[in-house]
Amino acid sequence: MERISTKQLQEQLRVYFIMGSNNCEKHPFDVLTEAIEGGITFFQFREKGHGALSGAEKVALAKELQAICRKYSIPFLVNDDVELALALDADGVHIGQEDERADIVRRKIGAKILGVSAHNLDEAKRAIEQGADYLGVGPIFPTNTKTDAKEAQGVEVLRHLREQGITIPIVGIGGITADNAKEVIRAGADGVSVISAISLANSPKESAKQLAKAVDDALHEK
Ligand code: TZP
Ligand code: MG
Repeated sequence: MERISTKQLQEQLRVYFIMGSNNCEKHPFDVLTEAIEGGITFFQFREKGHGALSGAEKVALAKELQAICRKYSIPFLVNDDVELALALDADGVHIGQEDERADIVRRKIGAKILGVSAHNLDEAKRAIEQGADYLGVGPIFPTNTKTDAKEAQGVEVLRHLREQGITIPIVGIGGITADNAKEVIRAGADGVSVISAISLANSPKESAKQLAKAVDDALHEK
């Protein structure tokens, strides 16, 4: 297997949905199915925080969600848990700055997709040197979903990273909705990653559709 190309990853990262069971009011299987019907292009299983499943229950939910992704050819990534990603033969892993070092994770996962959260230029450069395929940058806007999130940085951080020569795919994260997604793309991101805008929407399908439209419209302006 070869590493994914930048171009293919840019395409796939347009509407990146992240979710775990505690982000949903409906069954996660239904939320993800609707999100896919609405047009998400990438998925991360992020089972963490208050009330998160663990052990066999976590594995069972991951398998269920992976199966839907496979059916619709949506990449399925696992947050933090490299061993789970390998056990399920997931498409990749996303790690934060407090997790295992990116170069160690890269060695463990071979050519699978590696996403790394970065908050500034130094973290972005290090992640790239250590083998990241894409960066998750944020929080861009205030968020209620991640209780230990840093302060919102606005879209300027994206513009700054691009101006400083960071060229690998980037997704913005944190407080992104269909109303502010265009700003994120215009500032230099290839896509938007969202949790609550889809997971808590009355209609995850409609919300995903609106996000996809906003992102695609903004990409076409480029
Ligand atoms: N990392 C930075 S902000 C955030 C994560 C995981 C939470 C994003 O959730 P939401 O609901 O899209 O603001
Ligand atoms: Mg993490």
